[in-house]
Amino acid sequence: MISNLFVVGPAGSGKSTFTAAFREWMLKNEYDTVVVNLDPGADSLPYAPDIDVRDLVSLEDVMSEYGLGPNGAQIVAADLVANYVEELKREVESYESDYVIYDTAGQLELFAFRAASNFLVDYLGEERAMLAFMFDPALAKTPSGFVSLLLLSATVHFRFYRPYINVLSKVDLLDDEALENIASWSENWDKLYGALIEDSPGMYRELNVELFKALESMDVFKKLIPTSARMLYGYEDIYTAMQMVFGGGEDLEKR
Ligand SMILES: Nc1nc2c(ncn2[C@@H]2O[C@H](COP(=O)(O)OP(=O)(O)O)[C@@H](O)[C@H]2O)c(=O)[nH]1
Ligand SMILES: [Mg+2]
Repeated sequence: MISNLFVVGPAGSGKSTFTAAFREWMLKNEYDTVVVNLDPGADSLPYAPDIDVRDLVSLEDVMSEYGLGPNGAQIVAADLVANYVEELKREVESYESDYVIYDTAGQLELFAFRAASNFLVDYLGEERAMLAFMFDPALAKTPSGFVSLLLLSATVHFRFYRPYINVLSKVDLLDDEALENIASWSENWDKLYGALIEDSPGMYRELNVELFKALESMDVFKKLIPTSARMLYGYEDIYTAMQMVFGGGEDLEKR
């Protein structure tokens, strides 16, 4: 049975670098792992993908064929990927590997907000698919940025209804105090609530209180898993989280 991890998050949050580092950690620990680049618009990647959607859908071809600029072509290309799912799946299966990591399009919306992606996740991931949502520390280090990312991660969850983990990337860029703050917000919602209220301008305070209540009732709070590709740190925890999900620790049914 193949376990499939789809790496998602805003542009620049560290998806591709995470993919590269996690694969390195997996291979070092002798877990057979295949990496798939699902981003037809990727310029350069920090890893050599085993399977590369750019071999099937070329951004340049889409631009000339449809008379589009790079932005429009990215959207069309993201949708066109769905036409090649059977081929992609055959390629993935030919590796007979236990784990597959999918690096998704640079821009979150090209993956999270296109109908084609639901099809991709369902077809490629079948019943063993989960998402890893990247929190960029540049945003996660302020209470409002942290809450924005929580909302975005919850939105992605509502698009796919798959088990997911929230990952803090690039922790080597954070000083001890910032890292402690983020860790405490992710483990103790009262602390996040306090920090958010303290940080909000008066007129927004009440709004944020209501927002927070909604978040609580949506049950979106999850402990962040800190990682650093630069230090190859945190990937054992990612692996453990995957085991929790795929080993029956969490319900795999869509929910
Ligand atoms: N210091 C540091 N930089 C990182 C790390 N992960 C990613 N980056 C940098 O963040 C930028 C965006 O990373 P990338 O993986 O391309 O993001 P993507 O758009 O989400 O795929 C690049 O300049 C990376 O080198 C990390 O763990 N530590
Ligand atoms: Mg990328």
